[in-house]
Amino acid sequence: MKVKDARFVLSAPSWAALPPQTAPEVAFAGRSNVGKSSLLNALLGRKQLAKTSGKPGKTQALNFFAVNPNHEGYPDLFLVDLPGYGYAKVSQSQRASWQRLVGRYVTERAEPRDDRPAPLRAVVQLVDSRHGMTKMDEELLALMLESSAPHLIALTKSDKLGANARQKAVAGIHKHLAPYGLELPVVLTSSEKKQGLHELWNWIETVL
Ligand SMILES: Nc1nc2c(ncn2[C@@H]2O[C@H](COP(=O)(O)OP(=O)(O)OP(=O)(O)O)[C@@H](O)[C@H]2O)c(=O)[nH]1
Ligand SMILES: [Mg+2]
Repeated sequence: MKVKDARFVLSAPSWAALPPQTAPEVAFAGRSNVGKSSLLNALLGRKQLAKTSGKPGKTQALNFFAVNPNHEGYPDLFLVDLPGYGYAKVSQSQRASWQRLVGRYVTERAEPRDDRPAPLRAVVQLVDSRHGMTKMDEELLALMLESSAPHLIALTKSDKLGANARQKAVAGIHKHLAPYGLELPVVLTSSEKKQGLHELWNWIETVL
């Protein structure tokens, strides 16, 4: 997709605050600090449209970004930055309520309603290429697989690995998923070095 324009639309801290379903949505999920906001910015070709931070927990709501909004504000697509999973420095109840919100978002928005197609078309789950699937990533995967939307794993920060380690990281994910009978696409990305962005866009366009 050619990104001619991208805009931050709104930040939804609750179900009621979600925007009306006006365009397809692609959601980005992952542990806190895994690089969600950075990947979104890289995909949109914008530096700080989604706020990034060295400190985990920066994104605390579902943030909607419109791709190529027309003059009435209707975009081709929304990219949705989901709150970081498993951020330690918030209360248990706050964490539980995020998980409920994200879980509900990825399931309910992936179902067609009132003769309209489902807005949520795809879920990109980010995993740090240096660490592979951790226990927390597995928990999040289970939550994301509740969604009927197609799923892709994006390995982040691949610039921090050498060529061999990068290939090992990809193989590691496939190996990890095999026992579950899961064959998800896995893409190596680096927001820093702008790697994997074409591949990711191609996949997004195919599932749209
Ligand atoms: N080297 C490198 N660093 C990256 C890359 N992507 C993100 N980072 C760094 O990782 C840190 C976290 O990035 P964010 O994009 O804010 O992570 P996030 O997943 O949005 O974090 P939360 O909003 O807390 O859930 C920042 O310091 C980024 O600069 C990358 O591709 N390469
Ligand atoms: Mg973020």
